Amino acid sequence: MIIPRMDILITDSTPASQIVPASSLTLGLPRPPRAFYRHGWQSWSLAAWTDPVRELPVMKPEIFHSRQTDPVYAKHPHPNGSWLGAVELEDGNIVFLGALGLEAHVSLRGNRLQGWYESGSGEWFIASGASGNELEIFEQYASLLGERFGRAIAKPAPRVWCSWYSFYKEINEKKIQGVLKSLGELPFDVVQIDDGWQAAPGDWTPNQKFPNGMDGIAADIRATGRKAGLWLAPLCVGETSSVYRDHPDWVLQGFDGKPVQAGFEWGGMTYALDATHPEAAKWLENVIRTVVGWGYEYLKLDFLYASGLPGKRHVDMPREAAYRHTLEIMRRAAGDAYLLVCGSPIIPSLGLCDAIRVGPDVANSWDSRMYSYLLYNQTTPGVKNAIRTTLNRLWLKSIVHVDPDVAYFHESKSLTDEQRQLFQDLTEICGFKATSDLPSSWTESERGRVREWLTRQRESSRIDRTRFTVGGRSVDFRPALDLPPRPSGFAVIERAVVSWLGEQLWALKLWDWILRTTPAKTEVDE
Ligand code: 9PG
Repeated sequence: MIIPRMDILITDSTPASQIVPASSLTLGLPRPPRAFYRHGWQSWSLAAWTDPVRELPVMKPEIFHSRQTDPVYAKHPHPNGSWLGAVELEDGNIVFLGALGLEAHVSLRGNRLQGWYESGSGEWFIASGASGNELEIFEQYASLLGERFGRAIAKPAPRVWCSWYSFYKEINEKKIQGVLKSLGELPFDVVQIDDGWQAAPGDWTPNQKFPNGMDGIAADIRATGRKAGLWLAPLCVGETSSVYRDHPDWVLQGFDGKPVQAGFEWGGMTYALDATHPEAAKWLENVIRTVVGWGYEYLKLDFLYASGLPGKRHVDMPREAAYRHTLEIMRRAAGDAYLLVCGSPIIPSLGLCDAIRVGPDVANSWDSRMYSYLLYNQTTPGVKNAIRTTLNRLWLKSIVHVDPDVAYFHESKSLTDEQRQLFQDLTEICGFKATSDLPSSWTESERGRVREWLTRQRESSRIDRTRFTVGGRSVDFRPALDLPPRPSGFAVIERAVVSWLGEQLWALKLWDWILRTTPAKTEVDE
């Protein structure tokens, strides 16, 4: 059946909400919009209320588009977002358009809100209402997504200690054992080992820094009464990995016949696993079964966007359907393990994971002029970027655990007490508490605060788009929500220079080398 394109004029007599099937549709707005809600494709991509008239500058460097946003729309000339979009009209009323299927995109052109499916057709949820109904409309959308894709919020989210911001890739068995010692009795449910344990991206076996194997360190974690957690990026295949050398046909091919690049990471180029290839699917299943067999009951599956990139697949299917198929394979292989997906397309992950990272990485800093303003890249690490996008994705909370990334507790010069507190409040609102501070760096009073944070369950409620009450205290996230202005004046030249540098593979390799050879900033007690 061919479902036509559709034009709907939103008027005061349009029903408050309706569901219509269409391959593409246009909503005529009754009044000009004054804000557009854009929703980024994957965990790290920007979700924010934006200026409807001026499209945001193109995010730089472009070499990172496939890793940080949906590369298909990274240069789209109009305000746009993945699956859903909304506008706030001049009178404060809200008009919402959200797809209930995969491969859908929404864009705003003047007074028209347009939605389309990249292939085929599907349902759309259309809603309008007064500004006071905004949160309810997003909730309704979430509920419909939950019906179609599945919900996963039966149990509370675990409380996690994650190794990333203490050690970055410089982890080893001794450091993790040191952490277990200094965590003592703090009530963390999971100790999760992050990036740095693997032989190579694609070769998911331990490197020499874990001489007792990943099963050995998992047993050490479990001996403390906690679950062991492990990070892996199973859909990224590095050019130096044996899996790429032996099976170059298992990676996604571009329409130009070359392998699709999934991003420069871990010192080299990575390619996207094509799990529509039955042999690659078997390999993937085996990777997940193996790590679960080592004793890991919590998996952080990262860089998952790779299998949703455009390209020619072994079995021809739309790209988000292919991603979902790939996640299904991992879900099945993981059994009862808790799955946190990261760097993952949002809607196609629903129902197949326990938690989704819903914003970019934090950093022990608020914001970066170079990344946020000059490169206009809001997917880069920073507490402000993480709060902004997470807050604009909170509506997902009724159907999946939402991970805002980790809270900081130890004092530092780069975050104010208020900024640290704001993020701690966000973790309570999300109901997902994780930290990555080095436990031995906590003072007695910081340790006390961590214990209290882990133990308490404070009521939180949302007042409007930016304001909440958390445990009776009012919290306003407005300081994190604005977007920088467009670079102007001399900054235009600065932008051109740093963007150019960022596009050069040699510069990226040099930067990677500098990071790898700079001694880690933290030392753990042994
Ligand atoms: C390990 C890290 C941590 C972290 C993840 C992810 O290029 N990027 O846009 C980009 C964004 C995030 C990122 C890496 C690269 O970090 O979010 O928690 O696990 O990987 O490498």
